[in-house]
Amino acid sequence: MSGRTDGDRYLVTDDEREHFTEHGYAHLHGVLSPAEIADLAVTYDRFLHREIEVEGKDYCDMAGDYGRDPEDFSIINVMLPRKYHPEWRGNVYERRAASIAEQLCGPGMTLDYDQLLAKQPHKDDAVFAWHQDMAYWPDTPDTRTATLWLAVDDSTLDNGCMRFVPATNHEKRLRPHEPVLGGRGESHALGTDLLEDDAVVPTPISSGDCTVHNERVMHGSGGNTTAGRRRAYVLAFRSEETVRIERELGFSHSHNDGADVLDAVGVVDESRPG
Ligand SMILES: O=C(O)CCC(=O)C(=O)O
Repeated sequence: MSGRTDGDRYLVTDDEREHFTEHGYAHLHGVLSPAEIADLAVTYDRFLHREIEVEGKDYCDMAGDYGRDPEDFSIINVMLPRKYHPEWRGNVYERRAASIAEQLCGPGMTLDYDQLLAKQPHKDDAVFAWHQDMAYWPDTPDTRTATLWLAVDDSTLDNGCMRFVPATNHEKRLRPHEPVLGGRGESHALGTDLLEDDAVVPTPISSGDCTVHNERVMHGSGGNTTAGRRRAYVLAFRSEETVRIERELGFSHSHNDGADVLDAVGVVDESRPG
């Protein structure tokens, strides 16, 4: 046992669990050691350098449209890396994150999707618009979610750390979201406006730490004004029932799923209740 980890298990404190329930997110220190991060970063960078092949729009820019030249990407987004690199399945991060999801959300949680989000140096436009994750997803009876966001690099105010609007997860309705650029066929990102009373909490975290958020809390992030990268590795856990329903609908979180699937599942329906 070292620090907060015991092999595959990471021990979540009562305070962290309470913060997650009340505010919709929490900061977890030391989920991975520097050596474990260094090991994952080797494969991570192979994805960024396109040494591991990724299909179509699953390699894209979250800050630009699908037509942007990869040389100019601001937020390199790799969807479903474990699909394209099966050797990653069951890695130490996946195992610890599964234990965290169970402690925060209860039994019956499973990995829904994984994702890499790397902000490139000196990219003021590497901005993640304000959003609630549920706006991207089909509605299901059991919406429990724990989305782990692992800092591969130190994540700072200047390189575009996560920012949350605490307790927005308790609002009765999802906020209205719209595509950030054109339509869903041109880019994937959805956004919603900040309201005057929204109190934003920037959440800088160290390499090896995670934030974890639920499906309803509003969050986003700013540009990267530094000379370094801001690499993050996301694992989203949802209930087994939800993942089964999503797959039956043809919804896999791949950007290649197509606009017809998104339309069919009613993603971005402003009338959806909370
Ligand atoms: O990486 C970011 O800046 C935003 C990620 C995010 O919104 C998410 O994982 O839900």
